[in-house]
Amino acid sequence: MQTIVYPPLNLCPKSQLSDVQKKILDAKKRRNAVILAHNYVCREIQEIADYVGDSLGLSRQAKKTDADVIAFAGVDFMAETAKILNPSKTVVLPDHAAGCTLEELCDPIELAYFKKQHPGALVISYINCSAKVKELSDIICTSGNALDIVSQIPKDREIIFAPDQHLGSWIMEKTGRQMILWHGYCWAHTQYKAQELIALKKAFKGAPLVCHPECPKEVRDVADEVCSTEKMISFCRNHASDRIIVATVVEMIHRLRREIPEKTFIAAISSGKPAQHCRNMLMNTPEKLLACLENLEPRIELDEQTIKNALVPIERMLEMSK
Ligand code: CIZ
Repeated sequence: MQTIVYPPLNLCPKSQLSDVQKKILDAKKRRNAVILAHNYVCREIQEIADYVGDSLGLSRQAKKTDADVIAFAGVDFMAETAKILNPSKTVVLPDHAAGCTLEELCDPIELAYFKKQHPGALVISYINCSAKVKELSDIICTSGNALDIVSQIPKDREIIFAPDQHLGSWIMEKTGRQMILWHGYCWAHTQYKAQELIALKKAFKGAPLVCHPECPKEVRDVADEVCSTEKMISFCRNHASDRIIVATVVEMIHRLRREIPEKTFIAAISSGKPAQHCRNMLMNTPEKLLACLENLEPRIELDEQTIKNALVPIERMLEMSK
C-alpha cells in the first residue's frame, strides 16, 4: 500500500522563501493587504499568510481587518463571506473558478422551492454554499460550530440542514436531533473508503485515525475522532500517540506539522490514491496569488441587497458561537 508519511517537521531543514513568496509579501505591503488562507491551500501560501484557519476563524479575521484589501486564498464562497462581512474592502481571490461541489449541489431556486414544502422549518446552512443560499438561510454554521449551533435550537423546531448530507447526518447522530437533510456532498471527502482506512490502521498499529464530518458514515464509523480542521489541531496535539492518520484534504497536514512539529502525520489513502486533494483549493497557486494582489483581480462583487440579506444568518452564527 502506497502511503505518504510526513515526518516531524522539527527534524526537517527550514524552508527558504522562494522569489514568488517574496514578491507576494512585497505586493501585500504595497496594497495594504491581508492574506487569509484556508487550511486546505498549499504549503507555500500557508507559510506567508497572515492567518491560516477554517471558515469560522477566517470569517472572524475578515470582519475585523483594517487592511484595504483582503486576498483570500480559498474558494469562492469563503471570499464571498469575507465581502459580506466587510463590504467596504476589496476582496480578491487568486482564481475565480475555485468553487465547491457542495455549493454547486445547492441551487437557490431548488432550496427556495424545498423551503415552501416545509413551511415553518428553520434553515441552517453549512457555510459551504453560495451567497444566494445564505440569503435563504436563517443561520449559517461551519463544521467547527455546527453541533453547538444545532443544540441551541428549541427541540420542537423543525430544521432543514443544507447542503451537506454527511455533515448533517453526523450532527443528527451527535445531538439526537432529527433534521431534514439536503442531498449535497463534498467530492473530496466522499472519496475515502472504510476498507482502505481499516487496512491503513492495521499497517500503522496504534496510530489513531481522525476524519472530517463531511466523510460518509461508514468512514466516520472507523475513525477514532471526527472533527473540523481546527479541532483536529487540539485532537492531534493532545493524543498520546506520536503518529496520527488524517482523513481530510491533505494540505491540512502542513498546518498540523507547523502547529505540532514533533509528531508524524500519515495521509489517509483515498480510493487508491496516496492522499486526497481538493481540486478547487489547488487552484490557489502562489503565482495566481501574486497576480491577484498586483492586479486587484479577480475581485468579489456582490450586490448590496445580497450582502444585506446574507449578512443576517452569518452574524447570527458569529453571535451563537462566541
Ligand atoms: O469550515 C471549514 O473551513 C471547512 C471547509 C472545513 C473545516 O472543518 O475547517
